[in-house]
Amino acid sequence: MAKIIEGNFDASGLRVGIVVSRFNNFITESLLSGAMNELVNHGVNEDEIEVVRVPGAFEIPMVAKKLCSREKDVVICLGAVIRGGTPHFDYVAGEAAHGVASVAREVNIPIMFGVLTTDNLEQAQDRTGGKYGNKGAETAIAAIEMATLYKKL
Ligand code: INI
Repeated sequence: MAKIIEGNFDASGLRVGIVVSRFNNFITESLLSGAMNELVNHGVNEDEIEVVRVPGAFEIPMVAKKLCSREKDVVICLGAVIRGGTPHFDYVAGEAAHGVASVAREVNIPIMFGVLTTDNLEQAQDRTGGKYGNKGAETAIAAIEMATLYKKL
C-alpha cells in the first residue's frame, strides 16, 4: 500500500513571511488583505506574520530570500504586474517568476508565488475580489498546505 504524504489546512503555530510590492498598490493591498484574512481564519497567530513591502515585483525575490533567514515556515510573495505598452512587463514579470522559483529551489521552506501578471487592470481586479476570487487568499491557502507538507517531509 502506498504511503500518502500531504499537507493540511491547520495553520496554528505557523510563522509566515509576506513580501508585497507597492507598484499597483490598489491591487497588491487587496492581495495582502485576502492573504491575511485566510491565514488568520486558518489559525495563524497574527503576531507570527511579518509583512515586508518592496517597491515593485522585480524586488520581490531578493527580499523573499532574506525573509527565509528570519525563522519562517513559509514565505508568500504578492505583487501585480500589469501589461503596458512596453516590453518592461515581460522583463519584470519574468524576473519575478524566475527569481521566486530560483529562491524556492535554494531554501528549505516553501516560497509561494502570488504575483498577478495580467494584460490589463480589469483582469487584475477580477482576481482581487472580483469574479475570479482573490488570488492573495488562494495563495495563502496553498501556503498553509505547503508549510504543513514540508514539516512532514
Ligand atoms: N513593478 C510591478 O510590480 N508591476 C508592474 O506592472 C511594473 N511595471 O509595469 O513597470 C513594475 N515595475 C517596477 C519594477 O518592479 C521595479 O520596481 C523597478 O524596475 C525598479 O527596480
